[in-house]
Amino acid sequence: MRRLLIAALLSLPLAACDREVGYSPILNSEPAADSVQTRMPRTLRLYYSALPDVERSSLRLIGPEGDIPLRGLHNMAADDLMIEILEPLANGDYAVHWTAVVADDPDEYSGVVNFSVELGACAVGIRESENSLSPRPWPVD
Ligand SMILES: [Cu+2]
Repeated sequence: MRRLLIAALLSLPLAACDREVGYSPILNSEPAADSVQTRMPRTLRLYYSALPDVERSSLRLIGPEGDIPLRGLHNMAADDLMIEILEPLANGDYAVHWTAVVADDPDEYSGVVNFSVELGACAVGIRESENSLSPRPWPVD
């Protein structure tokens, strides 16, 4: 009898949380989880199983030097969250920390998507010339 009671008590928390254990509404992301980006990412986009509530959701991008400024969290064209990255990303490891409330689900979910940036010398060169404010010298033949 006592043994049964203990077993019942032990199983209670598990039973109560059964549906929630390991569940997350996130389906996919751009950049993809654990990907290596060889082109500069300009936006973050996370896909969910239902429409995220922008007002109750948030994204942070943390890189080697800390927080990267982001702007304009919105739903794009799917059950997604999208935001603009305001700074060029240096090579290194990045983590997207997300919090989302989706559709009628009362729970707040959160997670982390990791990716890394590895731009070659060529891509870095293009980026610098794009950002350069000085006029390009006129070609002289
Ligand atoms: Cu968008």
